Amino acid sequence: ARVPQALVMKRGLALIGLAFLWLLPVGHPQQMAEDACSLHILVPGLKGDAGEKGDKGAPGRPGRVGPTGEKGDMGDKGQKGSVGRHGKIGPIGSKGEKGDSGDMGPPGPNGEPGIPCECSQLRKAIGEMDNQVTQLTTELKFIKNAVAGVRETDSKIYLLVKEEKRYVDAQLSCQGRGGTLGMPKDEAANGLMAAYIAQAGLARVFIGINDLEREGTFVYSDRSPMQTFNKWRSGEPNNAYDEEDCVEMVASGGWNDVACHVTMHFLCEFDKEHV
Ligand SMILES: [Ca+2]
Ligand SMILES: [Ca+2]
Repeated sequence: ARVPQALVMKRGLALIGLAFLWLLPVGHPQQMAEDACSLHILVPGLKGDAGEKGDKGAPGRPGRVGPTGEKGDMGDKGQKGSVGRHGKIGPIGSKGEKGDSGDMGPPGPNGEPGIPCECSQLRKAIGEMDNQVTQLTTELKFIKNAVAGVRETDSKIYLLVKEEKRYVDAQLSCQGRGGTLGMPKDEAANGLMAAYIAQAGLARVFIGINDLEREGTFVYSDRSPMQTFNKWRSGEPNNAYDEEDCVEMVASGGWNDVACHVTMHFLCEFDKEHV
């Protein structure tokens, strides 16, 4: 390499300056130190004092991952966790058995008033049916009596009614059937009626004779006057207690005036022409 001539000259001058330094007397230490420092690059000096501690360096790079460690001992059991969320709804179960009946509840409120029915026609019909039932019942009794046995002559039919009635009601009952209370107007009729009563086992029955209109003047229930024929028992009619205006026939066929308000069986008679 080619060394520039100026640099060579500088080196030459430096070496000359160094030679002079050796020759200079000691007494200018300060000037010597400066000069010595400028010569350090060429000649190693004494080891200096330790420098101050430097600043902390930057962190180094992470090291490599170490090998897997051995399994450690089991730790203590942890605390119980909090309640988890509700799970999904499960499928519907089978139907259970029927439970016992509960106690009876309080009575409910009253219902609204009903619509008034127009029952007058119905009530009238029911009333008429009631009357028909009553009439049929009466007629049935009459038929039962008839089946039990009537007595008849060429012109009349006699019927013993085994219902206890007052004289007036007995007469009405016979009239309701188209007849009247029995009127014995001769020996034959009186005998037949007496036999009928006796065979029925009765002691006495009302017959169609009274003195209701005029005391002591007896007439038949058809208002026909008493003729010579009579069957008054001994001592009768006596109008006992001043109240005997009706007449009964006893089983022997005799007559006796009695009070009209007493009740007993009775004997009806019917004209065959009107039956
Ligand atoms: Ca009398
Ligand atoms: Ca009497």
